[in-house]
Amino acid sequence: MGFEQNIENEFEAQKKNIQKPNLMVVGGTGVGKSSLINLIFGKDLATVGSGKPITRGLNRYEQPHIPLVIFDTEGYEITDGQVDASNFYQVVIPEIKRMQIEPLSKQVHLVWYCISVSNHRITSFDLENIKLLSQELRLKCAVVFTQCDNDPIDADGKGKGAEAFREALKEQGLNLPTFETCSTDRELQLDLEELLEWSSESLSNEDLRQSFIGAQRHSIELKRKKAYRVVTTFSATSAATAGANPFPLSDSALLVPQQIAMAVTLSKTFGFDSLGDQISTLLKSQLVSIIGKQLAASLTKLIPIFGQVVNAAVAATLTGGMGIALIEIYSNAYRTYLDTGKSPDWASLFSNFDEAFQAATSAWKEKQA
Ligand SMILES: Nc1nc2c(ncn2[C@@H]2O[C@H](COP(=O)(O)OP(=O)(O)OP(=O)(O)O)[C@@H](O)[C@H]2O)c(=O)[nH]1
Ligand SMILES: [Mg+2]
Repeated sequence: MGFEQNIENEFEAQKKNIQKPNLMVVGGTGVGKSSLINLIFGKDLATVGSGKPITRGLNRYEQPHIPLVIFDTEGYEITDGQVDASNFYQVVIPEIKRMQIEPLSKQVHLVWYCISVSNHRITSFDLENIKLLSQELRLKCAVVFTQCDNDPIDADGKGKGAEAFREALKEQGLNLPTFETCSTDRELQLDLEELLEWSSESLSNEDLRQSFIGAQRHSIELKRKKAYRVVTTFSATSAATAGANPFPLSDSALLVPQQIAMAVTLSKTFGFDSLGDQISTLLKSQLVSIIGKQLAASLTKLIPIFGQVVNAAVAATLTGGMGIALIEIYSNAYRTYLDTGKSPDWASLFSNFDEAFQAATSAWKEKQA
């Protein structure tokens, strides 16, 4: 069967449906906006290539393979206690207002309002801006405390400066989610994971959430969590297919279209596409190989476990087992990429697919028993 073409088609189809979240990062000059963007989305997005100035003071960053658009404001300056906010009111706010009357795909979906904890105080200007963005313009807005590595911590392990900022926000009736971050020390996680989780969950539809999780390069854990949900969904679809009409294990190719869609969706969840053409081309050829040859071989070995008939439970297990095995391989591949910056060695990663698949299906079956 032409798995190769099927997989290629599925990649193409899913690419066409991609929706890119629009993330606007707002804050004063030097608070660490660009550093945060680079830490989370990789340097390729913001520094390499085209940061298109929309007008002075607002840059739009987009790369063809990365499913996210960033609007990086140039920041306002505070000199001698005076705020120079001309950029904010003359450029940033009008641009947001202009975008808000466009279709959903062109609106601002999320705002990260950045305030540096090392500035020691939150200005009334910041408070007004946050009010304007979150209440008047009704944008989904997180307050991100930056440069928190310099913030002394209290008995509960929370930053003292951040805590004072939170109080100031509350006093103004601004009950927005806040996150403590640091962009210069990878070991210092603080609330980064929570910021990413909040951001993906705040997006208004599944396609946008999927894109956000694929685009962020910081949290493998978030990718894995999302991936498990993807697998559960496809596993249920397979169960429904077989439940309506059980078929012999030798016809398990009937599940292949769903498994291909799942494998491609998972690769989107991990964001392999954004790591470069070579990585996804090599991944595709491995998928062709497992779905074609290896899967057939593994299935024969599964007969003693499952018997000859694919009913709902067996179908759920076959697709679920394949999904779990893929999550493990994809996670390892992604870790390798983050650690070394090099393309994962797909052939060697996939050489264990057979065992991983059988272990996952057996585990799944036991769970159901
Ligand atoms: N200690 C510490 N320094 C940081 C952190 N994040 C950024 N910096 C430093 O702060 C300086 C400004 O960072 P940028 O990321 O350029 O700040 P920005 O908000 O993009 O600044 P503009 O583009 O000028 O508005 C740089 O020297 C960074 O290295 C952090 O988490 N901790
Ligand atoms: Mg910057």
